[in-house]
Amino acid sequence: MSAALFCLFLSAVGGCAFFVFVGKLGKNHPLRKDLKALNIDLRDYGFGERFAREAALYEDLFAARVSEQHHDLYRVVASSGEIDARVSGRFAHTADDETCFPAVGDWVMIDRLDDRTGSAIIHHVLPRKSMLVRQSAGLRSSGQVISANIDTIFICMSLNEDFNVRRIERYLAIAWDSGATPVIVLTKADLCADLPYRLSELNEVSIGVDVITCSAAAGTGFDEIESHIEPGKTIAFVGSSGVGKSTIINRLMGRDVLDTQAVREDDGKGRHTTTHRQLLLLPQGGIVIDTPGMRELQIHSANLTKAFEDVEAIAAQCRFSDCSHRTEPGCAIRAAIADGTLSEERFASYNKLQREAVYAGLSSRQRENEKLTRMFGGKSAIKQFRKEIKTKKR
Ligand SMILES: Nc1nc2c(ncn2[C@@H]2O[C@H](COP(=O)(O)OP(=O)(O)O)[C@@H](O)[C@H]2O)c(=O)[nH]1
Ligand SMILES: [Mg+2]
Ligand SMILES: [Zn+2]
Repeated sequence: MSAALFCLFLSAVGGCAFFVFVGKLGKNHPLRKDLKALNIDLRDYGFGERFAREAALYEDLFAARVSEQHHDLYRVVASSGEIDARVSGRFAHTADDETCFPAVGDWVMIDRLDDRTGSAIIHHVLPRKSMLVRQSAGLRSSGQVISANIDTIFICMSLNEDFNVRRIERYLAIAWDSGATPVIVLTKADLCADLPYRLSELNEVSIGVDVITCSAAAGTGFDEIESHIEPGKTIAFVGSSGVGKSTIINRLMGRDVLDTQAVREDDGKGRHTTTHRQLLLLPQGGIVIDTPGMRELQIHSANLTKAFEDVEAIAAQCRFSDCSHRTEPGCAIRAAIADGTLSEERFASYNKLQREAVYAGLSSRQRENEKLTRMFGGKSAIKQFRKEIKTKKR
């Protein structure tokens, strides 16, 4: 057989095998177009069924997860590896506001799997299942997304002087609003003289939330943290600077990937940590997102209904539905405070957070949904829109 004929034979066999494989995956399977470079399993990075279904709607594009952001330059994990990416001009022009832009943790649709001839172009951000939004400058600011698609948020607070129930309350309201499930992690248990007292203080605010006590110094609590982590799920640690977030992440990673800091008197401003990867794959499965924004979270929007279920349940008993809980007769809140069922402090912080939440009554999730509807007019319209883009490209 001549060499040319042999090559033809080989390619026919190869073509056949390729065809069979594609056939098995189904026409719209998201991996179908990634067949050329299957060295990263995106499912390890959290590419679950829901995102796969969304991604399948864009036939000529590839799914990738944002692993780092430096202004308008992104690093994304694609099936071919980690590559540079930027949003398309069209994307930038049609974006409603800052929150539309990709953030670390986002699943995006890119035009290539190789950045040797230039950054990949991001055409779409897949609908988020959760997002943490930070207040950004400007009065009517939409806020800035500091991370997206987190399943579990570990709210860290140290058990030393830093311990503050009101701060936990605030973090919980933000976490619930983000769409992720919060877990409270009390750190530095070795520095706490009266753990039972601290835990009892926490009882009132931590309804329906798991509370883990841990100490990196004593090596306790890590099994419990790990029990909340599973392959394909994304986690993040929030909390003040110095509470021990990086220490926990290093421990989970099994090596020192993040710098840890000595506790200092200041609030952490001006302290510069060396840049590091913002999306980490845990050896036991699971993904950690650690962006600079995870340090202090200011209230941008909060889910008070979820974080203050007890308060709202009591308020529902007030005689007047618009009760201001000040002087009205039949006020259940005042009664609950009087008989000790509700603490004055918890009610005060409920009021305070309500005033602070920038968009009264609108949580960030609601806003995200409204934006989608506004932009596309619902799911069927989104499909139509994608079809149009495809025809335009041809
Ligand atoms: N005593 C004690 N110190 C801890 C513990 N965990 C962390 N630290 C220390 O607290 C400091 C801040 O920790 P780090 O992980 O950098 O906090 P981060 O700013 O939240 O990332 C470091 O000096 C750690 O060694 C703990 O469980 N017990
Ligand atoms: Mg740190
Ligand atoms: Zn009332």
